[in-house]
Amino acid sequence: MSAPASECLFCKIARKEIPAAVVYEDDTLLAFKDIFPQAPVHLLIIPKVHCEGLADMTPEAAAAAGRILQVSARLAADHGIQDSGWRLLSNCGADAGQSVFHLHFHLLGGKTLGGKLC
Ligand code: D5M
Repeated sequence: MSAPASECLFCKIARKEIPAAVVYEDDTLLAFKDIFPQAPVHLLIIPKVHCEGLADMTPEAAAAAGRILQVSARLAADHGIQDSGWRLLSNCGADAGQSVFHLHFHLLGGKTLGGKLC
């Protein structure tokens, strides 16, 4: 069972109730630095609307996810990794490693990333 939006960690970050190192914001999205970076560039990109994850997509969340796909290349360029390879991924479910149940995409780069998917 995920937290309601009122208690959701990433909703609190989106509402600015909890500080985060925000690198991009628009009406529907927020991007901020991961607190436990796994690469020199490790950003999280979230829709502002609450959605548990990829298995829980509302039309509004799906629209925001489409926008995330667009914005990710710009964020990669802003962080100087557009030409060195980067990865965008979203873990869906605890068994896949999801620990925060608000849809988010990890944008990773700045080092050679492992080639294996699992
Ligand atoms: O990814 C959840 C990610 O969220 C994980 O890499 C740590 C990060 N995290 C957790 N709390 C914070 C705060 N407060 N700021 C920034 N980043 C945070 P998952 O795919 O769900 O495991």
